[in-house]
Parts: sequence; C-alpha cells; structure tokens
Amino acid sequence: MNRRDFLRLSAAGALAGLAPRKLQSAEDKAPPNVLFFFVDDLRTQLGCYGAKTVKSPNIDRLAREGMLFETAYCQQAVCAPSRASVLSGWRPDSTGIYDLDHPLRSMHPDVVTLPQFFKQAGYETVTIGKVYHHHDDDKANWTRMPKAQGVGYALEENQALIRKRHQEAKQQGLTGKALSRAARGPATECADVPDETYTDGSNARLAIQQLGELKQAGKPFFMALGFVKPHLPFNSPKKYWDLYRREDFPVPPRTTPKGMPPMALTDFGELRAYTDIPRQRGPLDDDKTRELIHGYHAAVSFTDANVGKVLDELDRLGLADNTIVVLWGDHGWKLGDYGSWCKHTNFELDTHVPLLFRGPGVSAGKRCKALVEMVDVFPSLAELVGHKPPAHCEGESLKRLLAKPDGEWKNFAVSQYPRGPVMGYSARCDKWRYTEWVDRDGQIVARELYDHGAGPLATENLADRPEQAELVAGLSKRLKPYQRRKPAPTGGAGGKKGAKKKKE
Ligand SMILES: [Ca+2]
Repeated sequence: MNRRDFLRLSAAGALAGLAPRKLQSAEDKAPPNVLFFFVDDLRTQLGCYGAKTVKSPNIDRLAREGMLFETAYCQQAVCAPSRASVLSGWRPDSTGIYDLDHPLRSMHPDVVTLPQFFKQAGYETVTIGKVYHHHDDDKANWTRMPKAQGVGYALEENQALIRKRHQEAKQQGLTGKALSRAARGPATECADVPDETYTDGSNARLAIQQLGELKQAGKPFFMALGFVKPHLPFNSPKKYWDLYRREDFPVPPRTTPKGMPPMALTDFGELRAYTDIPRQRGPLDDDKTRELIHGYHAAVSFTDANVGKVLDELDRLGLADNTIVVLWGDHGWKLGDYGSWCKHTNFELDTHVPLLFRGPGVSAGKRCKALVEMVDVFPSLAELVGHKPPAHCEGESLKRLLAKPDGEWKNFAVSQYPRGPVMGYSARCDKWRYTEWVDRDGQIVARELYDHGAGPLATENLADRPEQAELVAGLSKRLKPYQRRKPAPTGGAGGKKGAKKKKE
C-alpha cells in the first residue's frame, strides 16, 4: 500500500467510525521465526529430488513452496561431525570433531553456536529430538529442551530381545556405547501402532504443542526439530510399509568402482551390529537387500508425514508466513549401492544431502543448481533474520541465492572422512568428484577421480589417467588450503580419556 492509499483508507475508516490500521513499516515487522528440521541419514530419496519409488508428499510440497538445493554437501558423512559443522559454522578441521565421542562444547567452550546466536538475538531457542549428536551438548543455549516419550522399538518381542541382549552384554562387562551397540535389535520393524508410539511421532506431537505455546509467548523462536528416521533401525508404523510393494524394488548392482582404493568403501559395520544381519564380510542377499530398501522407504514416508504434521500446524497457527523453514539430511546413504550400506565415506552418495528453504527471503518454487555446503547454512540464517553472520563462520551466506537461485556462486564443495591415520579430502567441482587420502606427514597415499556427469554412482577411478593429469593437479591444488587436520582429541565424550572411537 502506498501512502496515498493509506491516507485514503484511513480517512474512509475514520468516516466509518473505525480506527485506521497502522501502516506497518519494516521496523515494526516481527523478526522471522526459524523452524529447522534435522533429519537423520536422509539421502535425496525424495520425490522432489526425482526419486520415483518414494512417497514424500509433504517434503515435496515444501520444495514447491520454497527453494530446493540440487547439489548440497555435508562436510563429513557421519552424524556428530556433520551436525557440529552446521551448528558451529566450522568445517571438521576447525571443530576437530571427526567421530561420535566429542560433544562440541567439550572441544570449544567459546565458539558462538547457531542456537547461541539466536538466543543472543532475543529468540526462544527450542531443541526437540536429535539435533546435536549428544542431546545435552550446548544446553546453556537452549531456552527450551522438552523431551517426548516415544520408543525405538514398538513390538514387545523386539523390546524383550533388546532387554535380554542388554543383560547379557552387561554380564560380559560391557559399558557405555559398547553396551548399547551389543544390545541392538533387528534392522527393521513393522508395527501396527499409532505414529506417536515411536520417538519421531512423539516428537512431532511435542513440536506441535510447543508451537502453540511459542505463539502465545509472542517472542520470535528458533526451533530445531530432529527426527531419527530414516536412520537404522528402519522401524515405522505398518501403514508406511504398506505404501510400497517389496517386489517393486530392484536390487542395485553390487559392482564397486573400477580402480577404487580399498579405503574408499567400508564393510558397513554399523548395519552388521543388528541381529538379523550376517557378521561375516560380503554382500547381503537379495531378500535382505529388498527388505532394507523397503524399510528405508517406509521410514522416509514416516518422516515425511511427521514433517507434514508440523508444517500443517505452522499454517493453522498463522505462523507460516513469518517462519523460515529449513530441512536437511545430516548426510547421504548407500542403500545397497556398490553392494554397500550406510555412510562413512567420501562418495557422492554419502556426501550429497537434501537441503530446502522456505519462508521470508526465499523465492518460492525454485530449484538452485549451485554447489552449496552445509557450513553455508549458519551465515544464511543469520542474514535472513537481519543480522551479520558471526565472523568465525567458514561458509558463505546463501541469502542472494535464496532470492535469485542463478546468481554467481562458488564452484567447489568440500567434504572429508578419516580412516585411522589417513584423512580423505574430497571436492565436488562441475561434474567431477576428486578425493585424495593424505597421511599425517601430508603425503598423498591414494587419489580418486569420478565423473558424475551421468549420475551419482561412481563407475571408474580416473585419477591415474594421463589425460586427467592436469585436472587432477588443479583440483589437488584447490584442496590444499582445506587440509588443516587437527591432532586426534585425547578425551572422549564429556572429556574422559581413553574413550573408544566409533563410527555410526
Ligand atoms: Ca546421521
């Protein structure tokens, strides 16, 4: 409304005996809220990313109403380091967090984190579900930490199995994470129960309740809502399994990339900790492969439904127009690809993540092809709510891309993954993924170069081809400034010495 219209309507209002509506200026507008979905182990297995086998109507709707980043990359394909990067704005070589055993605050008491930034900006800061890998990490910077009551396994037979294995492991003297690892159940569960029985359904309900309270409170809020599916075990209510027919899922080719160095892949030890998965090395059979693919799809649809419930409540409360919604997966996943499973590698399938934005400052219905990194999210959110990004942030604000997705942007996205004394640094550039494995003396012990022009599957390592020598040398040079590996931390979770490293 321009000023002339305002005066005309004010006069009309006065004539009608009504108080004129105040003209809203930019200064009067409430700061936008932020609702940030953290989804555990969600690869781009979503309709909006072109996956034809999956049903994800709610996240697809979010994509239609906001911006989808086609090529977004996490900084390390495992939960804790990836989340620490997003929440601190630092790459893993700055956090020094490469495993699951080191909460961010045990390593960096003073870095300004994302929730801290919002708390200092006067926001209510709410964490629900799995956001930091360690729930109590950085707890001073959340104004609300409500907990829900859901379960991981819903079937009594599975609960009994876990109790038994837990008891046996305790008798063997296992403690802490070794105990919880030994006390796993099967890799999937299909239970005819309400959504709220499981942790994520319960957390969605809790988020809905909190949104109502936050609206009443009237302060801007930053809510981080973490869903633990589609992380293993693939446990979902039956109705989500029933969306699919198992026989419709093809078994992916088990071929590994030609010329791949052995350290590039894992033996998916994470999956082998579940009771129904063979311990011995080697690929899974076709039946188990299809069951797991079916279970992953059901878990994605379950997650999608939980996302949808919370978005619907945002609409119902009239909060959607002034709330920036972000949804990401903390890393990708191999779903039987290469005959392999889980994450823990530098492959495209493991580092590529879904990333969507919607809300004030975000163009609706757009797709962005720029190479973006998850360290870009912290400075982006800071700018979107009208602040300068903290100086320590290593990423770049996406604000201008969110307004116009085809603007100038960097063309290099970096991820990394350690294998004992060797660190693999990996860059996505144009259609290429280049990875080099560097030992503690800075010597390169292996290189990989894959052409992803035809898709996410790597087929042949081209790094030693003479015709690629110039490309490899150039990419290697560009990667060098990112190679700042810190010495291994000496303390475990909470600072205890001697904690064992684990990769999940
Ligand atoms: Ca994860």
